[in-house]
Amino acid sequence: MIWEPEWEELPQDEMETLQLFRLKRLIRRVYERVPFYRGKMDQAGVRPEDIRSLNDLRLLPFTTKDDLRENYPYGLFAVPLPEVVRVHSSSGTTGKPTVVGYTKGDLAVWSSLTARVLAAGGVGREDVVQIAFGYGLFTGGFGLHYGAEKLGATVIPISSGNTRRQIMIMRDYGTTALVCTPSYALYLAETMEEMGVSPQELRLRVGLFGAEPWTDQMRREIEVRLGIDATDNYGLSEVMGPGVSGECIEAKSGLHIFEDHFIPEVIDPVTEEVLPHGEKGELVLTTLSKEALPLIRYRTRDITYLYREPCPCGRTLIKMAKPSGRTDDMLIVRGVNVFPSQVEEALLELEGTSPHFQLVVDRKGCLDELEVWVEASEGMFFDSMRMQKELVDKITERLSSVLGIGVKVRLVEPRTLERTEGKAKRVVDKRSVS
Ligand code: DLL
Repeated sequence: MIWEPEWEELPQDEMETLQLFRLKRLIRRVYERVPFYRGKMDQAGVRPEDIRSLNDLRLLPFTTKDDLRENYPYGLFAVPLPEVVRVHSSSGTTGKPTVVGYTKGDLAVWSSLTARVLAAGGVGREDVVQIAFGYGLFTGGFGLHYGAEKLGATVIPISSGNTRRQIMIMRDYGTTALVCTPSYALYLAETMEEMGVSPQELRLRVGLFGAEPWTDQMRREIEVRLGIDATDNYGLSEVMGPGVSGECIEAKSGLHIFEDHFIPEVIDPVTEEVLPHGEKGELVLTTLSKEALPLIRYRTRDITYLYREPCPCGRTLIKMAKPSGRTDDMLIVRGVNVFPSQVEEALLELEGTSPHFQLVVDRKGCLDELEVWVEASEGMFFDSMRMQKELVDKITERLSSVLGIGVKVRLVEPRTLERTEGKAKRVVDKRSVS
């Protein structure tokens, strides 16, 4: 189902007209109201009236996470605090957190956009939606909650954690749609198996997963183990939270970006040059309708590419490829770029391993060493030493060829790597600690 066909099916030329109108309005607004943006535009020698076409967006300076941090907590807000009715915050695992604000109008738009995401992923008013994202400062729980209510679905706001209870509730309340991170979905599948609950005992039909990168291989694994159709959805707290883009269940290939509210660009993260569609780089987003915290050319650090293609679902919206990682997730090991998603993809193609893994980088002397910890599957772990050694050799060979550097593989017992109820931690970089 398409939740807002009048926007999601808008012909491209009409969409561009709308975007330009909103962009001009946005730039005038931030120039008048946010000293930070006025300062940056003055410095770059750009005035609001210089924005005459969508291409003129390129004249404007980028905004970064550091800009948000330096203006912590409310410095970039474009409305007085009494107009802000909600705040959320990013986790702040690295440095100061960033605070985001929403006016009543922002919340209304946000729920429409998460309703679009849910509808695209196959959810309707007859569904029972279990939201296993954290509720709180994290945007996942509340963001998708209001969208699901707007759709008219029955919402179970269970939040994250207490995995066995999640499964009991899923079974007893007749959950048909699961909303959480893909790694938590896998953890739920594993716990179900432990509890002897089979997917046939559940009414689960679809899963909408996001908030962290996951590969198509991982999608297939989750779909088989939970007996569902799984779609991806993307967002980030600074820009809004979930509701920036989402996959449709018809195609399950690429995430439709809600272009009436966001202008996407992809840039080369080093030269900052805007790249043509189809080329991979860093996603940059401009918010077109946000009132409390508008962002101009926000550098997301997420790696993807943009493309337009006719989609069987009927949406005309541009698509972004499944984000493959973050520029700051990328490990540089002996000069070679390594992404956790490459490891995930390779492991899921090999038999005898599970999709639970961690990359551990350390520096021995002056040489970086990459160790990949991989959980053996149950069956494999109890096999003979010889079989295990063969598996380690096979993984080592595959990873070394995929990554282009030598790696050391450590096979660990099933269920020993830490499970997460939120975002999985794929990388332990011991080099930065020393
Ligand atoms: O994770 C918002 C969200 C909640 C999105 C629930 C989808 C569902 P943050 O905690 O600010 O917000 O983290 C944002 O998570 O910049 C990406 O690096 C990553 N991310 C989010 N969705 C995806 C996805 C929420 N579908 C950061 N694929 C983003 C890959 C994702 N990475």
